Amino acid sequence: MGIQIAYQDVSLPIELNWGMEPFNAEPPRSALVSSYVTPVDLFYKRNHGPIPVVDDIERYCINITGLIETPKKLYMRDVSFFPDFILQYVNLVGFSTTNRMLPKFNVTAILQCAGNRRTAMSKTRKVRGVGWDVSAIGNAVWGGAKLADVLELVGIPKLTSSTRSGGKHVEFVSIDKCKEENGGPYKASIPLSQATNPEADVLLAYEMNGEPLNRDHGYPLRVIVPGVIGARSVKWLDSINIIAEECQGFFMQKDYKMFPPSVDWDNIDWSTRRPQMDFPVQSVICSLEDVQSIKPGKITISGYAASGGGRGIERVDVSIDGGKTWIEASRFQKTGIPYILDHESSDKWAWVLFKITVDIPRSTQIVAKAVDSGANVQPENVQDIWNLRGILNTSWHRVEVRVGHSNM
Ligand SMILES: Nc1nc2c(c(=O)[nH]1)N[C@H]1C(S)=C(S)[C@@H](COP(=O)(O)O)O[C@H]1N2
Ligand SMILES: [Mo]
Repeated sequence: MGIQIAYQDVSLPIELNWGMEPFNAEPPRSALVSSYVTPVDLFYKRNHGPIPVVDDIERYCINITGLIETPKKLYMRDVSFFPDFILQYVNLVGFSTTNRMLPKFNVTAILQCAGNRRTAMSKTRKVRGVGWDVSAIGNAVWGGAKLADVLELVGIPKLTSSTRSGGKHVEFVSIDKCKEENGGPYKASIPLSQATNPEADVLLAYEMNGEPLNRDHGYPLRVIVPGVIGARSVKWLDSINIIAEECQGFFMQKDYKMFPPSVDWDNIDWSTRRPQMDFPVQSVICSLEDVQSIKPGKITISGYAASGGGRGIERVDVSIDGGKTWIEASRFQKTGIPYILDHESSDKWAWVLFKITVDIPRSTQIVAKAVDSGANVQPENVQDIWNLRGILNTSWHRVEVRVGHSNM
C-alpha cells in the first residue's frame, strides 16, 4: 500500500506537547473554547505508535470480513462522495466506480481521550498514562459515510444485533503498529447493534471540519464513534471484522477499563471489568489557569461541558466559594441559536460551552460541575474515582484565583 512511517504530520501551534514518539499533544486550555468547532490545528493528537503515511490513495482499501456471507473490499471511491469531474477522470483512466453509493453525513461530535485530566488524578496517587491537562478533547464536524450504510453493502441490514453466522461485534483494525500490541495494529470494537443503528451516527470519516482528514487524525479514513471514549474511534482504518466476541486487543482488554480505588498494579485482574465505552458527564473551566492571578472585580468564566451516550447538558453550575454555593451558567453551542437540550437544533454528540460573569473581590476557589440529561452529576472529589490507569477524571473542576490589589 506504499505506507511509510513518520512521527508527525504538521508543525503545530499546540503548546503542550507530551511527547514526539508517539506524538501526543494538546492545546492550551484558553485556546480550546475560543470556538465551538475546534480548528484542526488545536485538536488534541493521541497516538500509540508512529503515524502511517498512505500515499497511494487509488489503491488504498479496507477489507470487510468475518462472520458475514459476502466479504468485500471497499475503496475510497466507494465510500466517499466524489465530485463529478473527478469521477469522469477516474472512469476515463479505466477504473469502474459506483458513484454516490453511500451518502455523506456531517456529524458534529467531540472526541475525548479517556485520560483527559489525568494529571490532576495523579496528584492523589500515582497513575500510569500520558499526563494530560484538560484539553485532551475537541469538537469537530466529521464528514463521512455511515457505518450502518457500509455494513448494508456486505448484507447486514440496519438494526441488526447478530448476523446469521453469529457476528455480534464490529472490530476496527488500523494500519499503524504499536508496542502494546507487540508490533501489531491498534484495534477496538463496538457492538453490531450500535454499528448498524443509523441513529448512533457511527461514521467512516474522511473529512474533519470540511477538509480531508490530515495524517495526524487518521487520513484517509477513520472511525468516529460518537458519545464513546476516543480510544474506540480507530484511525487509519485497514479492515473491519465482524466477530462473535468483543475485540481481544490490548486497548479493549488491558487498558481503558475503569477499576475501583482498591485495585492497584499488584492485585489487578483485567478480566473482571468491561472495556469502557460511554463517557460520563464532564465539565472544565478553560478561561482560568490553576492558579490564576486577577484584579478584584468582574470576570467571565467559560469552559466546556459534555456527556457520553448522546446525553445533553441539563445544567452547568459554577461556584465562586469553593463549592458552598452555586450559580447556573448560560449554555450555548452555535452562535445565535439557543441551546435547548434534546432539541433538533442542538448537536447531541457535541460539547456545550458555558459562560458566566461574576464578581471576585478576594482570593477564592472557583468550581464547575455539570448535570446531564440523565441527571448524572460529576463526583465531588477525585480521590473517590481514583483508578490506576487514571481514566475518566470527571471530578468537579477547581481553579484557584489569587486576587491582588496592587502592582498587577
Ligand atoms: N489507529 C489508531 N487509532 C487511534 C489511536 C491510535 O493510537 N491508533 N488512539 C486512540 C485514542 S486513545 C484517542 S483518544 C483518539 C485520538 O484521536 P485524535 O488523535 O484524532 O485526537 O484516537 C484513537 N484512535
Ligand atoms: Mo485516548
